[in-house]
Amino acid sequence: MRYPVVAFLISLAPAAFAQEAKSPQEEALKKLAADLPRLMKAADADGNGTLNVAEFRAFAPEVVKAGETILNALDPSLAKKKADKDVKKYDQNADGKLDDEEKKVMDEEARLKSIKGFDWDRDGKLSEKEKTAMGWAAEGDLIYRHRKVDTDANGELSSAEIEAGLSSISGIKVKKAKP
Ligand SMILES: [Ca+2]
Ligand SMILES: [Ca+2]
Ligand SMILES: [Ca+2]
Repeated sequence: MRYPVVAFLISLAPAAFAQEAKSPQEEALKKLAADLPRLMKAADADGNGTLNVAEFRAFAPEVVKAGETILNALDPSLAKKKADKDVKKYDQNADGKLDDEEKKVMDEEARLKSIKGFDWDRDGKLSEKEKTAMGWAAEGDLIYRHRKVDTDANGELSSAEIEAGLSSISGIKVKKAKP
């Protein structure tokens, strides 16, 4: 058993309480797991039932997107919290919302952040060489993430491996419940 203490405590609690104690992240992962057959089928281009690196490239962002949708439906306050944070940071004239000019500043900052580390001459754009380097890094990252989930290292992700690695693929982190 992975969490013997937690399992013991839950066994002591009435069923209704255990239900309530579930975090939205936990609940979202459960719903996402139920949606996996559909997501896997959509990404499994060669139809062999498992995902190679190329198939995982299409699959991973879809899982992240589906996870976000489920999580936001379960707890709309999460999306609101993020939006509030953006307003707080970029609302120059303090009118409580972001106008087009302020949104532009926010988007530009996000763009520069996304190419940070590859914009070697720091001109705010990616040259062909810089773009190629960023592409290789992204490819390396993808292979690394695929390998991490591929626990039997056969180069293919089974549905069991994906389910076990769902938190890392989706980016939905479950905070351990405090007893
Ligand atoms: Ca496949
Ligand atoms: Ca550059
Ligand atoms: Ca495998």
